[in-house]
Amino acid sequence: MSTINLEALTKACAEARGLSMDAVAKAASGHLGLPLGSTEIAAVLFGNSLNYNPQDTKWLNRDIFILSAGHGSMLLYSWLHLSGYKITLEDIKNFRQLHSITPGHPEFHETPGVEATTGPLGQGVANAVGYATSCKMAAGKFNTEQHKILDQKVVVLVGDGCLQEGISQEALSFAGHHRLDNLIVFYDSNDVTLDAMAIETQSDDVVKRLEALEFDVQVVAQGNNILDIQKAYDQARNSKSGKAQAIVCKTIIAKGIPEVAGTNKGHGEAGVKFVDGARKALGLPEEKFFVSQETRKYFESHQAKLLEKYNQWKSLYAEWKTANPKLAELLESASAEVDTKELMAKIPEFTNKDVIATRKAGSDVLQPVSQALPLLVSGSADLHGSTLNYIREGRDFTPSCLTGRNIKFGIREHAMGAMLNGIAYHGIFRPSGATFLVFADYLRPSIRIAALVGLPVVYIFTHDSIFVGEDGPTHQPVESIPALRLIPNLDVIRPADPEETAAAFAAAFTRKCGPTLLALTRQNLPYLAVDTKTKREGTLLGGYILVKETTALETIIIATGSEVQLAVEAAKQLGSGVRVVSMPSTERFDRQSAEYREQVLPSSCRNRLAIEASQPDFWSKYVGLDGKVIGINRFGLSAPGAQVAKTLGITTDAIVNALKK
Ligand SMILES: Cc1ncc(C[n+]2csc(CCOP(=O)(O)OP(=O)(O)O)c2C)c(N)n1
Repeated sequence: MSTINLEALTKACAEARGLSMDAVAKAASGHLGLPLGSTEIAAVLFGNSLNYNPQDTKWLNRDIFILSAGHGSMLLYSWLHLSGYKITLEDIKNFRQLHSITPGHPEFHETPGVEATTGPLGQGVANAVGYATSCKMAAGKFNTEQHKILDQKVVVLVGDGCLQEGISQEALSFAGHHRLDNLIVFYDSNDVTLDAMAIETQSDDVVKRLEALEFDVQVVAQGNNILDIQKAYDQARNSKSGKAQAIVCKTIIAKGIPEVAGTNKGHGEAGVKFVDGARKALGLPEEKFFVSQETRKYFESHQAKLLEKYNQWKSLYAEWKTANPKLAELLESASAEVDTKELMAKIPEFTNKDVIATRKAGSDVLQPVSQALPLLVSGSADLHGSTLNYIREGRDFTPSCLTGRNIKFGIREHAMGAMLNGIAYHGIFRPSGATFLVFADYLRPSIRIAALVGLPVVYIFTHDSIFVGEDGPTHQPVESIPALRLIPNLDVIRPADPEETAAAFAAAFTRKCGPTLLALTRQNLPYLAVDTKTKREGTLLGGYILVKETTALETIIIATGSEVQLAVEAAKQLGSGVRVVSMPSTERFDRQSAEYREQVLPSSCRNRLAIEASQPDFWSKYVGLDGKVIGINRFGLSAPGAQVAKTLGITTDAIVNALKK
């Protein structure tokens, strides 16, 4: 077992407990149970085992710790504080207050040392699996025989809640199958959830479950015993079994407040009224937010040891860089901005003007894009054959091919979403994932977090409307696109033809400040007879004049994706005063200058119609009170796509008739 200063860490545990109690008491809100019950796990990790450098929080070879049970955020804040991260005692005193760096649940951009935004239970587990996947891919790509520059572990602390959520099953199943032996899952098994004792809602044998998922599992019966935890951690870290690792720690929730410890009363803030007595029993002085000089000294010397390792790694990295300048350039370019138009220029124009589906156009576009962006990876939830987002030269990511660029997520959409977030948090690879648009709700919570955090994830969602046809209403999205547009900071792009698709991919894969969702058709669409530059550059602007009126402007028809062709045809029938605006992305359009938006949609023209094969309400924003919207206010039908569209009124005739009235 690695050496350990038991006395110092025991003292630090008491003080960390004190910080959590004082912070939750001061805020009069928060969760005390987990920070008190898991503090010995954190002591082993932050006080003895993880490799990190608080001065360089993005150190490439750091171990990554994720608190999946994000409600226990004070655990993280107190140990990050003790470990020398830039979280001051003042920050801890401001726990949960406006603009503090110690928010209610851990937030990625807010706090140094926080590796993932967690709180929605189960997300962090799948984020960790995403990180572990990304670390494997990075090790496969950048390590050489001579220089192993990447050799890190991903450690995640989960509670009963995380493991009850279905996403954990999906993610851990992926981890077991892909032999992510760089992953260590700590299960804070305290037999308590929020409302009640866990026994009221679960009787699964988690050990057997994890073993069945191909994990090596250890049980620490005394989960608050530092030495026992350390022993299990060492065994997991040094295991050569090639399997992902799990440590089940039988802990006592709210340990340190006897009045509530071990019961669901200990989960939240109910223990606050007993903290004075609890602090005394822990040997803490009256002074609140207390950290002793001994503990400070311990962590100073621990940091010095960690710094030695860090500096050794720096030398290794320098040697590697000299020996592998091309690889180093690639690695160091990972976070660089890529110019959208430059990337778009690398996508050849579609010379064959035949009708093709935008998913097929996407497939053709992805090839040059993935060549231009060698760190782009593309996954699918067992639908590569339908979503067509396979990188042809990219091979599959497997335990024996870590450089594979196609990730087979299996039929695990929710884990895919949170794993894409994990890969994006890691910051080396540019992740994208695919499924049918109608299944977007399977990963909506993860999309929401990607948008909240501002992660550059790309979703390639195909089969985007009732035009899916014969698979019927279960597979025909009607509310998906409007519902996705409600998520702040998510760009939704629904291109109308191959050139718009080219621009959509260029926009998506160069956006750095948030996720982008590409909605692509299953069915063929005509190649719109407008020059490529107009379509591509117009798509980057979100909306543009596709067909300009040739006489005084009388009417504007706004359409997206597969309905643009209907708008173009209707305009022909309606006469010379009709303008067609293709609006692949309302979010991008809304970010343009008022002048540009006025140019495309002049306020003087109120005779407007929007058409989209989706729930229609969203479009009133663009057509106004005098305008009309053609959409679908019900679920679809099981029949060939054209028949469904005709029955539901998504046709050229419907546009013409509506505007003639
Ligand atoms: C998806 C989701 N559902 C519900 C909650 C609300 N919630 C927060 S903590 C918690 C109980 C979690 O129990 P456990 O993981 O055992 O944590 P512990 O009681 O050990 O702190 C619940 C239901 C949440 N944060 N996320």
